[in-house]
Amino acid sequence: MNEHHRVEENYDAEKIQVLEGLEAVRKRPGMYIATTSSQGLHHLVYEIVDNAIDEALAGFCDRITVEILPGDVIRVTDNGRGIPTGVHPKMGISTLEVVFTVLHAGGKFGGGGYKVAGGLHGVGASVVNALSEYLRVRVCNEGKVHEMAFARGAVTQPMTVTGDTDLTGTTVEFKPDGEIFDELEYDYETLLTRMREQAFLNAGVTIVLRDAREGREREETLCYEGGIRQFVEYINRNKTPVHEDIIYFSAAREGSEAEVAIQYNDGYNEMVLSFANNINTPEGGMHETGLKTALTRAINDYARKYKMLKDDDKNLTGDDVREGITCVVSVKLEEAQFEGQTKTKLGNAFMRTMVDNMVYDNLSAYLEENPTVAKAITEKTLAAARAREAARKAREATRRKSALDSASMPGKLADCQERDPALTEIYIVEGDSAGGSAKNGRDRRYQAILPLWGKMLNVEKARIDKIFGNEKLMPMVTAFGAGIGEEFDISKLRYGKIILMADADVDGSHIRTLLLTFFYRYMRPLIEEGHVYIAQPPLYKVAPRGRNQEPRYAYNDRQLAALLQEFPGADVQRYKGLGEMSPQQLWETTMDPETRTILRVNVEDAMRIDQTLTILMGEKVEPRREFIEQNARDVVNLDV
Ligand code: TSJ
Repeated sequence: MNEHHRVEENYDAEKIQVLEGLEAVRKRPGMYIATTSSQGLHHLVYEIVDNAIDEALAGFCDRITVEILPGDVIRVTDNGRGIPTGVHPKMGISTLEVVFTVLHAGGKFGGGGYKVAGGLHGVGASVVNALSEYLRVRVCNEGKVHEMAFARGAVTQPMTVTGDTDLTGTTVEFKPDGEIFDELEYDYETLLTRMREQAFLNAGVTIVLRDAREGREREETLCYEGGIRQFVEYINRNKTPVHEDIIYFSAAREGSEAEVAIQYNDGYNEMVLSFANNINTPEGGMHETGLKTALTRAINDYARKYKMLKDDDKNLTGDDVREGITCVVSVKLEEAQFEGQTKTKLGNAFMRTMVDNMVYDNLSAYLEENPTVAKAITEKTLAAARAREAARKAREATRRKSALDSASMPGKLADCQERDPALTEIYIVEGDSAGGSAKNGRDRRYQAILPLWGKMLNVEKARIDKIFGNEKLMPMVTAFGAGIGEEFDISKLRYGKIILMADADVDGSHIRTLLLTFFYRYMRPLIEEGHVYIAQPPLYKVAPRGRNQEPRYAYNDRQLAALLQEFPGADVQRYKGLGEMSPQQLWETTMDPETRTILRVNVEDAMRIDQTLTILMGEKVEPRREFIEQNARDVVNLDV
């Protein structure tokens, strides 16, 4: 057997594997992307953009353009070296083809650069290709334009040279497959949040986001020379800082980098965002632990040295020194290990030491050199310690009466029979009538129902601390069983899934905003560890004419249009609220795990919601005015 023949045989074998591989992605997309909901749809874009960002990190690309084209087609373009088009030494086909047809090819093929893992990131362009109705790629390198096309992962046009060029770069255009995804419409704001985050994390890289869909044209150019410093500035933009200067440190050693930016504001919220290889790590991990211990130690040492803490005072706690902090920590490392419930916790132990040393040494020096800032921060943390002590005393005094400690569950809770939180879920339902339908429609073995509020709370007008101090939220806290704030203990959580079920209208949206902000501020691990979901009740019931025709349900206007095409002249009922549905209908459309869609809330969602609430309820007039002007349509609704 000659050499040439052997390569060909290998190639055939590889090729068969490749086809099986991508077929597997289509058969079980859930194994490769977290969901086939709207979230999964957006993840496709992140995956492609991540590849372009890797090229920027390698130092060969400084501009990435992301476009939403008519028909919700995505186009991503970079000005890098272009994906290599030569024959791949192991596979015997072009590297370009390998990238799009071999599972897990991402990052490995070029050598050099680091491979990143965690979530979808790094699973490669082949997954996006497998889940796209079509995908076209154009590579400019070595003086030529190369083009290639695929449909649902299979090659429809082999790599062809289509022209000459002096430029280099890669363009990928794809249309997500309607057979796979429940939802095909891209949300500009969701992409904008992610692209902005990536622009902050990769200082100097320009990311252009453009919406080219008819009637929705808009464009943003994101480029932050200041990197994560500007990220912190951005998060604090509607808050009042305690010190002007953004504290920033960085360190590099043996293929690893770490950087941190810090600014305190006069609020009480702790906002520590951590990233590893540009991937958000809401479960924290070694880099975050290193940061937190160093911060606590440096501030305690400073406060002791300058007698702001007296000899018999207790040390400031981690919560004290993080009250009002906004902090971004970003690390880059080879072979990052992601652990935890949602694989978003960094496990590499050396990172704890690296970040701890960097923060402790630099922050100690910074505090010595900047006494005004040091005093402002230390005063703030001492005030937090005093407030914590006062709150603890008050709590102890009322301990017996506290609903938190009461073993009895709230009267309105319709609990489930199962006790294992891995199997249970609780629906938080707006209003008593919807609560009634949910109670009768549920599977009582593992689904609990807690109705909240007979009537709507005016979120906009009430003060936020009043709402959170509000007795109305206490039954929910009791039902969850895990406490609140500093005392929150997720290991005591009584339900694995917390599902918010409110109407698809403005009041429902208020309730979701309020509850998510409450969880985000006082029970954040609930969101970080992925326990919080939003139920998706249908907006319409479509009753086809004719006997034996089951009613169909539409969850958005696109689905309604499709159903009306299928069943012309059908009766359409628009649901004004959950209360209009019978228990059976509510079960079938919204609560049955076999058929329902529930959206998991991630930290980015919650952060955005928290910001919205801060703007709407905060004391700063200017951001509120701007927000209202920019969102005029929504805010008209807010006054309903
Ligand atoms: F996702 C993707 F693969 F489809 C994709 C990759 C999408 C987009 C928009 C850009 C890219 C991409 C890949 N941009 N730049 C690159 N670079 C390489 O693949 C590359 C080029 C040269 C070399 C080399 O060693 O010479 C190595 C690599 C990895």
